[in-house]
Amino acid sequence: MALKVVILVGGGGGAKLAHGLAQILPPKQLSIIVNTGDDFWLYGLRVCPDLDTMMYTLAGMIDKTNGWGLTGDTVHVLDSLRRFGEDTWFRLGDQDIATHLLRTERLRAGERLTDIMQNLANNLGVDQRLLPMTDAPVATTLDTLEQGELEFQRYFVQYRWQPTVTGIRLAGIEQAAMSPEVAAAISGADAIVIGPSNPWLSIAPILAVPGLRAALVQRDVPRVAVTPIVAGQALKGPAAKLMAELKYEPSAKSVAGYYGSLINGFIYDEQDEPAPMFPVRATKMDTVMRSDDQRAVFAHNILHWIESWNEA
Ligand code: FO1
Repeated sequence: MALKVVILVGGGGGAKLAHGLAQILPPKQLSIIVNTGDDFWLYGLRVCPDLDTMMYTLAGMIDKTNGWGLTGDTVHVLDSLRRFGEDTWFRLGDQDIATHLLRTERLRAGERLTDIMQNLANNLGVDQRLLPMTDAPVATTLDTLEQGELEFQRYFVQYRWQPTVTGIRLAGIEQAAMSPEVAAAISGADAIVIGPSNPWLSIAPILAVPGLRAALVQRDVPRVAVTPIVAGQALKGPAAKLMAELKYEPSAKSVAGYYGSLINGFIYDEQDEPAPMFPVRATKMDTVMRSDDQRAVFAHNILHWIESWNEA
């Protein structure tokens, strides 16, 4: 597998496929561009959930029950905060706080998030290119019927993604730019994969970074999206509910239609049927990753399919 692969991810679903690719590709052949729209400040600490989920997953340290945070972590700091009457709605683990302390200190010292994450990841034995979509702060903000405007984590965690979403905005996106590392990963990619993450909450922020979508589209290489919707449902999280609220039919074909000309390949689940708006190259696979082995098998099947394009 001499392929240089770029995968765009956010949240747990995308992290699983990136982990599958990491099991079969040499580390420096895999660049992972991660959503940072979920990032926010908590008790003065910069929390970057999708970056940390990706880092911990690749390091084999992720809490597999939650799909985020560190396995075996404790919450003594949260318990102590509660003693002071705090509402500890966001479950920050004690060991996880070390990550936020170092990231926050280094950001305040003027370091780029890209450099900070590469250093933290390398210290955990992770050698893949773990790339924030931008080094600029961007905040996914949701307009909801019941609670008005909500910062992402308030929507996702505090209100458990139950509010009805009427709109999504990305505060700060106009000032954002691709890092040189993101631009280089895209220009050097032999294949680009859009992971099975929430298109609206995890992938759209990445595509909204000025110049990033254009950089992808101008690459004449496989640009394959993996459906996050199987038989009309999201495997986890708000994707199907959100699609209905944003007036999309919750289906794989709606996702393919949403990505449009960004992609020239689409992978849908064997439980679904092909649809007219699927790109010329679309194929069905078992897209549900129930184990680490299934992640590697799925990743292998995707790369094998992509390599078959060159022969065709
Ligand atoms: N998700 C939750 O639903 N509840 C939590 O208490 C929570 C804590 C948390 C702490 C660190 C971290 O990196 C992620 C955390 N997440 C939590 C997940 C987070 O909300 C992510 O944004 C989601 O995984 C969606 O990407």
